[in-house]
Amino acid sequence: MTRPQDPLDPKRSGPPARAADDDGPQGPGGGDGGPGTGVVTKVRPKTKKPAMYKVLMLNDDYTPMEFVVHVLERYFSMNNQRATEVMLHVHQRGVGVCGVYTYEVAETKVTQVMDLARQHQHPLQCTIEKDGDD
Ligand code: TYC
Repeated sequence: MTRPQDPLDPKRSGPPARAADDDGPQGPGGGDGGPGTGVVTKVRPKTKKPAMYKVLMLNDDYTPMEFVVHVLERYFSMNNQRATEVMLHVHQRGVGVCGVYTYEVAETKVTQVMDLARQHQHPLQCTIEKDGDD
């Protein structure tokens, strides 16, 4: 029978569980302290940051500048000044970042932008790119 926290169990992943303030084996207060003493094991919750995704806007020759500014204000919560800056960046450089979100939020924004563009018969394109550490 294998105990749940057996440090020699090859199926365990990661270092042996140890509380942040644990002195380790045989530190002060370690070992069998006799009657009235015991082992306190702190649980370290698994909190992993979610992967993040950039929503990119692509330039084209036909979508009106005012429409792009409107999209940036409406779906990416930019004020008019910021939206105009980002639109001009995309217009001049070909691509720009509208925002960085979790996958589902990024996907939803792309769908909303493309739906509105299609309704207005503009060829505006938006894509998702995984955010790196650069
Ligand atoms: N290049 C477009 C024009 O001159 C404007 C534009 C900007 C289009 C950004 C798309 O993502 C875009 N009307």
